[in-house]
Amino acid sequence: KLKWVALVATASFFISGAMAQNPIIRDQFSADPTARVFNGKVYLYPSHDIIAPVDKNLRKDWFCMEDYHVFSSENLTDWTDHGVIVTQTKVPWLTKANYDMWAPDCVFKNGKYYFYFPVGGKIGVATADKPEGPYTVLEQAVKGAGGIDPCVLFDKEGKAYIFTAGGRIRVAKLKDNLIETDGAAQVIDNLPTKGLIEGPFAFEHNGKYYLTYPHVENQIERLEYAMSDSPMGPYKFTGVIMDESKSGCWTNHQSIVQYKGQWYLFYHDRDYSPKFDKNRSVRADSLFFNADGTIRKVIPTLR
Ligand code: FUB
Repeated sequence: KLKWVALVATASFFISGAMAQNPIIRDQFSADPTARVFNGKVYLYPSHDIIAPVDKNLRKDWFCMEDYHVFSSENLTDWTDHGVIVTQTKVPWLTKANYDMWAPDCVFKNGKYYFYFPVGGKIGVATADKPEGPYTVLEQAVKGAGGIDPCVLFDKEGKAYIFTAGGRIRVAKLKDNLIETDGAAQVIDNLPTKGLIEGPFAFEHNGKYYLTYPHVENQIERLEYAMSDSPMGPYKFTGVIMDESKSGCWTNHQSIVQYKGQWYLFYHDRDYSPKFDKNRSVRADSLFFNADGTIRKVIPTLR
């Protein structure tokens, strides 16, 4: 009888696990999710963690990423995987397979989708007519921008800015072609100078600009944000969006999007890889603003 009880308990755990909200991508590792709303759907552009191939002489204890998938959903529960949109072997200017295709972004302008991805210390761009592709990688990386984790923001007048990271967070105006900076990148001041190394995501809401970023003080990143009246700052630290993960996942990485009237935070943890935090999984949770425009802290939904 005891065996039967254990069997039923195990089965119901997996059934409820299968119905769980988080993680939202369940058949592969995924991280650094940038969610964008295009044509009435949410499109998710994460990075794609894999286990380092044994024959490539790569670090076993580090991030390993060779391509990007795009996913879409109309209800944030059922996600369609549109497959690989960009892979390191098809980047014309990349001289070597680095397996470092980190956090990407995608935006829409003048009938084209621009997919930005960091690899080999540069920011590549691929364009497509549809958000799910097919994408063509441009012959050149973005001129004037380097580093990792690009995020492109349009201001209220439609001017584009590119945020990147690499030690500090930087921002530069983009020319109308979206593939060259318009002036030099500037370091964003007034933010912590230690432990703020990656993952900027900026957006506009009710006339204010929000710059969100992971910040690590004690080994694990927590998600914070700063606000400004202008995309290039000055920004003022405003608060914490999500505390450090209790799972011990060192990184976190966020995007914030409004869909069908509700705001959401997309982020990641190591749900399917409890012993190795470089194989991560994307999650999503509702996010709420206070009346004064500040963001209420998001508590992760676990199952
Ligand atoms: O995924 C690799 C790196 O880890 C990203 O670029 C960072 O934001 C962090 O999540």
